[in-house]
Order: sequence, then structure tokens, then C-alpha cells
Amino acid sequence: MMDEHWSDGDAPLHPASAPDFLPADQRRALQLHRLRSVVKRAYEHVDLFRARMKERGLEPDAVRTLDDLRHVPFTVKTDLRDTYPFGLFASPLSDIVRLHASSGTTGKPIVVAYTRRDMSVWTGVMARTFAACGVRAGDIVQNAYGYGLFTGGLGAHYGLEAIGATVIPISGGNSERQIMLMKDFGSTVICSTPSYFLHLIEQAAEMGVTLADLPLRAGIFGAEPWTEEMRQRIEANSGIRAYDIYGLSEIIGPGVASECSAQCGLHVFEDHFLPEIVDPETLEPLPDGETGELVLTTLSKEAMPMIRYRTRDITRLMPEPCACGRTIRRMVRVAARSDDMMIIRGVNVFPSQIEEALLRVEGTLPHYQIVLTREHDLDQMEVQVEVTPDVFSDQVKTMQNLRKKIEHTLASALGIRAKVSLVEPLSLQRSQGKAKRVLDKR
Ligand code: DLL
Repeated sequence: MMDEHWSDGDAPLHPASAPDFLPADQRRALQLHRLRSVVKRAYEHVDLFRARMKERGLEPDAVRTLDDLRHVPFTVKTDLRDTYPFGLFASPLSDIVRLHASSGTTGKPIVVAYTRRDMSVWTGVMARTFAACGVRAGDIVQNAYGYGLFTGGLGAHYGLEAIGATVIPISGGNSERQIMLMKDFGSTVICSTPSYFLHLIEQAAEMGVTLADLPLRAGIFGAEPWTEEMRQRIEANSGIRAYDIYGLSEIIGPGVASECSAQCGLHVFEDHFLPEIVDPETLEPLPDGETGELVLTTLSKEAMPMIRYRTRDITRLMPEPCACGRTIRRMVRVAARSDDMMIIRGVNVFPSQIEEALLRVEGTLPHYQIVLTREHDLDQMEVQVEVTPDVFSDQVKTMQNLRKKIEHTLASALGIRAKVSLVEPLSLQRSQGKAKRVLDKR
């Protein structure tokens, strides 16, 4: 019974959350049923997928069990670029009610499409996301994800309306106004990237506003990697609870996975998005609990089914039951992408390792930038980190000691030496959306 499930201990969950609690066998039966039909749909309507299946001598009927998915070809980001703009659509444009796009690092964006039914699935998984994070009717939600081609703003918007929350569609940017409205409207929840919220914490301080004194109680943060250390800094500096939500345009946008009140891993809405973890080198599926690349298959998408899409995001599935009672599996937070990995003098380093190490040192602020250069054919890494005003105004010796301490912490965490520069508070560039942590000048 739905009513037995409670969120945050004080309100019944929104009815949209029912699939979160399906018994595992029922969930698997539903997944298989949907998988077979989405494979058939993609085979019949998407030339690229049909050609790849034929190359392997596979017909859609070859998928008889969930496990059979391992024989089906992968889809990768370049497939979306190569078929730009509409080549992977499985619905005629007349059935498509929404397009979004995500700007890549180079050239053309990738384009994604939604039918009316896809929109209702998206709204549903976003409603489940917010319910899992304890957002409910009566909340006043400041939606500071960007509205527009980015999926964050509108994706969150529809989910919030569905659960009956009051949405403030403020979008990203204009930080002074964000703080003013947060105060005047009494926002109880904010949605943004974690890095933008850090910026809002500073903006509030500058305006003499103490966030902890406002009604704001939760932040629904995602769209970029962040660490547990970052969560602790955010929660301590704002008095709110910070939840992690995950998604990507190719699959639907936000709404693929979400934390719950336990704040320990993200529940994957696996009745709509089937997760696999593969070894990024061999591409062989790995068992639950092992770390590798997340591969997702959309089980119900009509306009643009994605079969075995390689996300490049590194995580692992957590099959253990969660304290919240949800039966859908969790994945650990995505701390790294395989293509974010920096190779510095032959050593593999992820930006998240640097963040984790930096924020363990007292006196640092959660604002940093990694600069890579090459001198005399040798890679050099400089980590610029802002430090608290008292450290910065203190004696040179205090600064030197802190710098050495950070260099030491980084060297033992990474296995290579990095040059550390302590910079003044507010001197590094702030982002309104996804933060750019790495400046590669090599
Ligand atoms: O960022 C969708 C989204 C919007 C998710 C709002 C959450 C909140 P894209 O712009 O296509 O879509 O970027 C997707 O961002 O493959 C991850 O590498 C990264 N990402 C998204 N959420 C998280 C997260 C949106 N919670 C890419 N932790 C993904 C780490 C994340 N990385």
C-alpha cells in the first residue's frame, strides 16, 4: 500500500512514487516487457540501430530476457552528432512536442526529442525525484536551473507542478535577485547546480542575508559532479539539506536517478531507465557492486529510444536495500566521467579526487580551478584554491604553511605533485550553471 511509505517522516509520498516500491520480481517483469517493445521500436524506426543489429545478425526477437541485452550494440554520443539533427528519432516530427539540445564542447549540439507520452514519463520521474527529496505541495521552489534548450529548468518545472509545489521559474543567473526573491517569497527549496548554489551563499553574505535564518530547507542539486565533502560544506554554510539528482539529455534530462531522505546513493528510476555497469575497456557487463561505466537503456521513450547508451559516467550499483524502503536500486554518486580523466605525467587523475582532498583541509573555500600546462615536455598541474579571508589576510608564514599542507594532501591523494596557489576569496570565476574546473592549456 502506498500510504505505508513516508518521506522525511512527516508527509505521505506523492502517488507518482508508487513504482519506487514495486517488488523486485514485478519490476523485472515490467522491465522485460518494456525492453522488448523498445528494442522492436528502435529496430523498426531507427536506421542506425537496425543496421547495427543486422551487422550482428540480430533480430529484435533475440532479446528474450533482461540478460540478453548484453548482445545488443551500444549507442555513443558521436552517434547523435553523426545523425544531427533528427536522425535517431523513432517518431515523425508531427508526434514530437518538445526538442531540447545540449551543447557539446565542439561544434553542433546534440538534439533530443519528446512525444506527449515522453513528456508525461519525464514529468512522472521528476515528480518521483522531488518526492524522494521530501519536496511536496506547499513548498515554494526556486528553480534556478537554466530554462531553455538545457533540460534542467523545464524538466524540474513540470515535475514540481505535478507534485503541487509552487514554482518560481527564475532560471540561472542574476544572483542578487535570486537572494531578494528567496527572502521575499520565502522559498523553501532551491534547484540549481551545486556550484551555482555556492555562489548564492556568497551573494547572500554580501547582501547581509544569513541563509540559515530563511525558510530555505533543501537544495536539489545536480547536472555536474560534486563530492560528499562539497555536500558537507554546502549544508554547514547554508543550514539546508543538499540532495543529489542525476540525469542526462540523451536519456531524458534530469529524472534518471535521485537521492532520498537517506542521502546515501541515488535511486535509479529503473522501471524507465535500465542501468548496466560495464568495464570501460572491455565493455563487458560487470556485476552489481563493481565500479565501471554506466550504460542506460530507455525502456519507454517513444521519440528517441536510446539502447545501451554509454554515458561515460563512472559509478556502481548498490543492490542492498535502502533505509527509505524504495526497492529500485541505487547507484553511488557520479564523481567522475571517463572522459574527464586527466593524464598527468602518466598518472590518471580525476577532478573529484582533487576536490575531495582540497576540502579536507581547513582554511580552504570550495572554489578551485585546475590549470594544466606543459613545460619542457613535462605536464604541470597547478591547483588554484580560494582561502578564507582570515587566512588570506594573515601572515605570509600562515599562508605558506597552508600551501604546504595542501600540496602534501594532494600529493598523497593523487600520487603526483601539484603546484598549489592560494588565491583571494571571490577571485576565481563563478558559474551560473555547470562549473568549469579544468583549464587544459597543453
Ligand atoms: O545535466 C541533466 C540534469 C539537469 C541533471 C539538472 C541533473 C539536474 P546534460 O547537460 O546532458 O544533462 O549533462 C549530463 O552531466 O552525463 C553527467 O556527466 C553530468 N551530471 C548530471 N548530473 C550529475 C550528478 C543534465 N548529479 C551529464 N553528478 C551527465 C555528477 C552529473 N554528474
